[in-house]
Amino acid sequence: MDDPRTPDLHEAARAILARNDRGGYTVPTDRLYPFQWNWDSAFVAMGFATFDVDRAYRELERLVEGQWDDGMIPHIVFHAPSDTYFPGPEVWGTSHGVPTSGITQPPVFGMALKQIHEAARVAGRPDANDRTRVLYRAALRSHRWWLTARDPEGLGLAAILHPWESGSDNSPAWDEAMARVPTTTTTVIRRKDTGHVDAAMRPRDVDYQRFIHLVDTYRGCGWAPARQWQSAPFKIADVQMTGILARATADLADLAEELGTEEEQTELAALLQRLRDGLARRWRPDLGRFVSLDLISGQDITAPTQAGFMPLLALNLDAGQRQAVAAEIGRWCAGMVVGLPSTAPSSPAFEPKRYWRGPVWAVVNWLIAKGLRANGLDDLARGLERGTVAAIERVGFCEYFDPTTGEGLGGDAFSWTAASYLVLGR
Ligand code: 2M8
Repeated sequence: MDDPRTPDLHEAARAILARNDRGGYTVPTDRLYPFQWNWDSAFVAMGFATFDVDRAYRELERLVEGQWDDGMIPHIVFHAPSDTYFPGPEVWGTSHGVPTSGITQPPVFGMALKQIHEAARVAGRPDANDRTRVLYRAALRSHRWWLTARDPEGLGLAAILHPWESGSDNSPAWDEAMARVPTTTTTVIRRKDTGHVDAAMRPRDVDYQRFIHLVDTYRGCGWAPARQWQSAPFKIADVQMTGILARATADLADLAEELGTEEEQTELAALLQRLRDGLARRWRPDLGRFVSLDLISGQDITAPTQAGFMPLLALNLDAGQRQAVAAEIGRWCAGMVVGLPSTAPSSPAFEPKRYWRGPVWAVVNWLIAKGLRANGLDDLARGLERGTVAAIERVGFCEYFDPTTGEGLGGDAFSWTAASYLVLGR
C-alpha cells in the first residue's frame, strides 16, 4: 500500500511511467532520451512490478526485441524514430531488425526478472512461469555473451569498450583512459542534449568527440566482438559492471532452479564463482573500496567513484572490509545534503552538478543500498534509501541531484527516478 504521508507522490511516480510509456516500453524522459534504454528499462520494470506485473513483463519483453543473435542486449533500442537525440540509428549503422545501438549497458535485467517473477507469483498469475522462462533464456544468452565477448581472457571481470556501456558516461574513472582516445571522428557531431538541459550539467564537447570516435571505430569493425576487442582504444574491466553482472547471475541461478535445466544451474554457478573471484581480487584495503582495471595500461583505476562499492551486490565482505566500506561511505556523505555522491567530494575531479562526476543518482543508491544490506550494513542502507526518497520528495523526479544542495538536475519527469521512488519509498 502507499505510504499514507505521501500518496500523491506515489501517484505522481506512476503517472510519470504512464506518460513516458511509448507502447509497452518506457523512455527515460521525453525528448532528451526518446528511445528505450537497457538498464533504465530494468529499473522501470521493477517499478512497474510494484503495481502492474503485466506491464513489468512487457518492459523486458520489448527490450529483448532488440537482442542480437550473439546474445548482446543493446544499450538503446530505437523502436520509433525521433530527431531529438544524437547519436541516432544512422550513426550506429547496426544491422538488427529493430534498429539498435551497437554497445550494451549494465545487465540489471536478470535482477529485474527475478523481482518480477516473485511479484507475479505473489499475485498468483498463471502465466508467470511461461513469461519468466522466455525472458530467463534471453538473459542467459546475454550472460554467455558477456563471458565470451567481454572476458575472453578469463579474468572474471566484465570489460566495457565504451563509457556509455558503464552507464556512468563521463565518470572521472574514465578520464585517463579517455585521454588516450583520439578526438577525430568520421561522423559529424550534432549534439541535441545541450538543447534540452544546461550544458554545464552535461559532458563536454571533447567528451563527445571521443565517445563518437569509439562508435566510428567499432562500426568500422562491423560490430564483431572479437574485432572490437582487438581494436578497442578504450578497454576497462569495470567493477560496477562486474558487480551487477554477478548479482544478476546469482538471481538467474535462483530462477534456474525453478525454470532451467541442471546444466544451466551448473553453468550459472560456475560463472558466478568466476565473477566473484575476479571481483575479490580488485579489493584495495587502503582505499576501502574495489577498483577497476585499465586493460590497455594495465593500471588500477583509483578515481573514487560509486563503482567501487557495486561489488557488494555479489560478495560477502569480511568484517574488516565491511568496516572500511562503511567508513569510506561515511566520509563521502559527510556534510552533503544528499548522499551518495557519484564521485568523492574530496576528489579534485568532483563536480556536484556535472552528470556522472558528482551528482547523486537514485538508481545508484538503490543498488548500493541493496549491496550494503546483503552485507549486514542495514543502517547505512536505510540511510541511503531514506535520503533518496526524501530528496525526491523535496525537489521531484529529476534525473539526478546536486549532493551539496539537494537541487534537482538534468531531465525532469524521469522514469528511473519514479521507479526508484516506487521501490524505495514503499
Ligand atoms: C545517460 O546516457 C546516455 C547515453 O547512453 C546519454 O547521455 O546520451 C546515462 O545516464 C545512462 O546511464 C542512462 O542509461 C541514459 C538514459 O537515462 O542516459
